[in-house]
Order: sequence, then structure tokens, then C-alpha cells
Amino acid sequence: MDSIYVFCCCVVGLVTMLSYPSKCDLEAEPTCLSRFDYDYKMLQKLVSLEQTIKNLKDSLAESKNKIEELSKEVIDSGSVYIRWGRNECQDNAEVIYKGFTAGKKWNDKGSGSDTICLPEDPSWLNYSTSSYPRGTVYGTEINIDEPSGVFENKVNDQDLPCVACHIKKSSMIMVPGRSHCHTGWTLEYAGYLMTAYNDHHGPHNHVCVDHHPDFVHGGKADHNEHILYLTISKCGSLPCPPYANDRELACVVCSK
Ligand SMILES: *[C@@H]1O[C@H](CO)[C@@H](O)[C@H](O)[C@H]1NC(C)=O
Ligand SMILES: [Ca+2]
Ligand SMILES: [Ca+2]
Repeated sequence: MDSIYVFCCCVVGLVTMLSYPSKCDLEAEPTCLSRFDYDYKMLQKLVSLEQTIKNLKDSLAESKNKIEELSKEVIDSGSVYIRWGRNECQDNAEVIYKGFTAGKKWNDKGSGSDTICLPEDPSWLNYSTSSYPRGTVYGTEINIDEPSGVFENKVNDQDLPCVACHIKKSSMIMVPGRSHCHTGWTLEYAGYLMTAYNDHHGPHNHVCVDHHPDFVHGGKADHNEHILYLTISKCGSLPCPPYANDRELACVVCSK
């Protein structure tokens, strides 16, 4: 039985050898001296192919991980914005903190020029009871003659809350002079552009106050400290149209 098997193998080997006489068809292989040489070279080739496939698989897996990592980063990164005049974020946003809108007193010559959102749950480092020069921050109220024809509710003298919102979008922009976002951008909130009164001291920034503001509880009294006024456009260097004289500017906060 064994000898027949060996014989058969020899015959097959011989026939195969004869059909690959002196040189092989495999171009990458130099010369095949025998069927066994050919097999050996094929095997070598297979092993190297296997290694190549393994390397490719590894680098694919690596790329896949990297893509997952990056897309997670994009989602995790997100953006933040302050919604001035409200104490709730939109449904798609997470509340970082709720607070009180605040800034310098209208007739203080110095202090900070910006509007800040002071959290309703403050915590402190060291503080002093002695008196020495410092900047002072006051709560914000709206000053507006009523009925204004702008806000749907009575807002005069009301103190304004604010809320810091976090959204899973990578870009944010506040656009003054718009009541809706440009194409491709999603509205976070719309409102009116507000700042200090022309005759009041010092520089002041502009903030976009929600068109339907909430009020700080018990803030109806007329304190006139940090006061926000509506902002109007003036024709001149500013072309009209598209702008108009003495018209209250809207604003939008948009995300993408
Ligand atoms: C607070 O004041 C104490 C004593 O003056 C000082 O040792 C400490 O470092 C201060 N803490 C901070 C956070 O500045
Ligand atoms: Ca007032
Ligand atoms: Ca008030």
C-alpha cells in the first residue's frame, strides 16, 4: 500500500515537474529548480501575503479606532453660550449654571465694561471686611419706556437672569441685526441687542437679550444700577437700506 502511494506521488511529482520544465511562470520567482522548490516558494509567498494582510488589518483597526476617537471628540467638545435674560436653556442644551446678569453701575466711570453672568450658587475664596479700592458689580435691569411696542410683556425695571448652556455642536455665533439664523445654522435663541445708554459713563459691551425674558424673583424695583437699553441703528456710515434709522436691532445666537 505504502509503496503504491510513494510511487503515485513520484509519478505526480514527475508529471508536475515536466509541466514546469526549467523555469516557472511565476514572474516574481527567480528559477524553480523543482516542484519542491516551487512549492517552497509558493509557501514563502503565501506567508508573506498573510503577513501583509495582517499588517493591513492592523492598520485598518488602528484607523477605525482613530475615527471613533475623533468623532467622540467632536461630540464631546461642544460649545457654550450665555442665554441673557432667561433661566432655561433650549431642550437640546444642558444647563451649566443659572445666574444673574450683572455689570458696572451706569454712572461708574470705570469698573468692567462687559456684562457677566454671575451664578446663583456662588462660592468664595478669601474675602476681606476692610474697605479699599475695588471694582464693583451690580445686578442688571432693563430700562425701557412702556408700552415699548417691542417686548410682548412689561419688562421695565425688571432684573434679568441668565443661564450658561452647553450644546453638542462645535460652533456658535451671536449675529447682531438678525432675527433668524443664516442658512445651515440652527437657532439657539433670538432676542434684542442691548447695551448701555448713549449718555452713560464708560464703555459697555453688547449682549443679545432673549426676546421673551424671564425676571429675577422680586426684581421689579427700580434700582438703576447696571442698566440695559435697546440698541438702534443709525444711517450714515451704516448703509440704509439694508439698515434703517432708529430701529431696534434684533439678534440671534446660532449653532452648527
Ligand atoms: C487665604 O488667606 C490665607 C491667610 O491670609 C492664606 O494663607 C491663603 O493662602 C489664602 N488662600 C487663597 C486661596 O488665596
Ligand atoms: Ca430702572
Ligand atoms: Ca429692578
